[in-house]
Amino acid sequence: MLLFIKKCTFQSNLYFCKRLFSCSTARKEKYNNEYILDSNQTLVLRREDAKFLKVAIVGLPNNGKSTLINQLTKRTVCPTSSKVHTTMHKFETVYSENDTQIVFMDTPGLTAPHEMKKYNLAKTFKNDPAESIAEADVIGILQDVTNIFTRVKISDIILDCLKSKRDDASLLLILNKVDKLKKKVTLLEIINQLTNKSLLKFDDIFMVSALTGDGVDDLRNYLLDSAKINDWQYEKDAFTDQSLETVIEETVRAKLLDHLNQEIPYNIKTKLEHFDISEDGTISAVVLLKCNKKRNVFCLLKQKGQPLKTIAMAVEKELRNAFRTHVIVRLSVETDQPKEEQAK
Ligand SMILES: Nc1nc2c(ncn2[C@@H]2O[C@H](COP(=O)(O)OP(=O)(O)O)[C@@H](O)[C@H]2O)c(=O)[nH]1
Ligand SMILES: [Mg+2]
Repeated sequence: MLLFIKKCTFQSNLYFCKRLFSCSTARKEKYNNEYILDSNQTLVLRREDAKFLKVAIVGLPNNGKSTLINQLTKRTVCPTSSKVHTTMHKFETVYSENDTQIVFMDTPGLTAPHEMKKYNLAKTFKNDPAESIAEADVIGILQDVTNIFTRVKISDIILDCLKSKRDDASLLLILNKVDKLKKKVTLLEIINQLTNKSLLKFDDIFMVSALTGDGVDDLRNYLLDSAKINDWQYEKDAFTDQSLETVIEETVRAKLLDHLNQEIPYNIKTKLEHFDISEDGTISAVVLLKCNKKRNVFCLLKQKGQPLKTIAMAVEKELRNAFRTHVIVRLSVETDQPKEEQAK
């Protein structure tokens, strides 16, 4: 069933298009003294002694890596959901403040080989975290303090990936989801176990809630202070290395994971069908959801399409925060199941 298909059109608001596209992809050419907007939207002089830092956030699936990076960069660019394997490949997101630029590398959760087979995961799941660690000036190991099975041990998969760490890179222990912990003394016990039992030497320890933002300002300030004199990697108003198309498609995928039952969303493919920017900067997008099973279509369209509407609203909210402009999203559903199977 094909409900809606339209050719991809890019409209005429050239200034806005140029800004958005430079935001998403442009790596820096060469530029020195010039004025930039700081975090309070004030113009400040870009000095020649620009500082730069590359940060990799690694951890087990669902520990909150993407949520934390979104808080650190103040934009919901990285897809997040309550289910595992939301982040499918490496995402770089950029935060620039005054003379300092920080690039965060969001990675797929470190996953054991048997799980890669179970979820039919791409090779990127294994390679991307190790590549990010090799590139990073700072590596943040994110532990979920609510997971009683994993919180007191650094996973062997992480230890294995850390073999690619540069000698001069610093290592941070970041304890996440502290908002869910009733007894704060548990935090001290977790820190004791992690620092005494593990062979790793952490340069610093942070306790945060990526969800509420608690402790995140301290971590961001620490990273800003750690930046070294170096050229910026991205243009001043860039915020990710991903195309707008990818950010939109991955956000839809993440919200499908959030709102639908267990295995269904993993079988739905998302494709940006139509994209348009109006004079006032409003982004309109139509995203096609390709379902390989008719019952998945039913799950989306039941109750007069209520699930689809709820997902579209959640996507719009997230993308408004990512692009900092008004966003209208329409979702259309298609099944590629053969007609004879559909009739069953
Ligand atoms: N309560 C609580 N939930 C969090 C926190 N950080 C992340 N989460 C939730 O954990 C789930 C997984 O987050 P996500 O960032 O996608 O994890 P990732 O797989 O490590 O990237 C989502 O439902 C988040 O809302 C936190 O600090 N506190
Ligand atoms: Mg993620």
